[in-house]
Amino acid sequence: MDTNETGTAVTIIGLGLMGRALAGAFLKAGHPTTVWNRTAAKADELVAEGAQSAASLADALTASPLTILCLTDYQAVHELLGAHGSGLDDSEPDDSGPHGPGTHSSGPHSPHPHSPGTHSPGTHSPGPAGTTLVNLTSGDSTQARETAEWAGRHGVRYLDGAIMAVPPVIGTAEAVILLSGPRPVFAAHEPVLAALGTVTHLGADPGLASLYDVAGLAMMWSVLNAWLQGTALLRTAGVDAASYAPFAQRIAAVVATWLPGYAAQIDSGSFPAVVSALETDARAMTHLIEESEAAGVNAELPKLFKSMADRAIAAGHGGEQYPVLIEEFGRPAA
Ligand code: FVH
Repeated sequence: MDTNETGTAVTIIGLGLMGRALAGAFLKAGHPTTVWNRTAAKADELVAEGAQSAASLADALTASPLTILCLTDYQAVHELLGAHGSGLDDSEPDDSGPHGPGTHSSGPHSPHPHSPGTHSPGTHSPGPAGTTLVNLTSGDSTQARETAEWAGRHGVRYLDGAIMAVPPVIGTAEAVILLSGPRPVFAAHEPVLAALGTVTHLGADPGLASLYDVAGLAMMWSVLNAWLQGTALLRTAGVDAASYAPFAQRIAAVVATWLPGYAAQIDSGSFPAVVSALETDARAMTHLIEESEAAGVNAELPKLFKSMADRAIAAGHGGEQYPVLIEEFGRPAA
């Protein structure tokens, strides 16, 4: 492991679109950067920019005090790190595998085919127990927690993460990087990770980064779908999307200001109708459904809103405020 006066050494494993952006940001910030990718040629440009190319996965895992993984999915992570010779071989100290007992995995000893131009994971490694793994691969909270347990069994410090940004903004404040896992591990590496963007530690539960990631996506798709519903309606009256967009933007911004107050209602479990009762919202939902149907526009989304509101009203919550719907969201669909 080395460091030099310009920065702490870091390793990136996985040089897809995102991994290359991460490595580029570390290089730009002056961190000695080691890279490894299954398809070796993807390292070439980074090497030309000053990165070191590790000869094997085992070399990559022992090159730096901090190793970032950014692969397609957790199956790829487990295939790679379970590979014999990575130093994370699950035959020692136990053999339950990164997925945990009874779950499907290609297995730590599955031979992984290496076609010409692909890197071998390598074979004789002392293991990566001296590095901290930060896994920025997208996945769910169960995968994150299982991978954290697996790392713990092998004496590897581990943070799980989620990237809420596209490759071109990596290295700027716009790039939101969410991390969860032991705070001392985060604190030890925060100054280096800050080269990637706005880095936030969410808590000790390694599943939190994945949960925040999908919660953020729920917000994004809900806002976009609501905007598309309105856009489709207005287009039937000759209003183009560009004309409606600024109005929709103002509505979204105003609604966003309601969230802290509504969150306080949810957390206290009390939903007094301060500005509007749910049954008033439900009547307006009927207008949206009727307008959509009359205009020949898809009404599935407003019907979904209405069916959830109707269930809450039937359960006696019609006189309470909108966030009382948390009770409908908090359980599986009937
Ligand atoms: N790109 C983006 O905008 C999004 C933004 C939000 C977060 N994601 C997540 O980042 C992960 C990587 O995404 P990516 O865009 O870099 O993906 P690719 O360009 O397809 O690169 C995939 C890399 O994974 C390697 N890989 C896949 N399977 C294996 C395996 N079994 N063993 C070893 N490496 C594997 C692949 O290697 P190669 O095909 O080049 O040999 C690439 O390095 C992802 O979780 C996004 O959801 C990005």
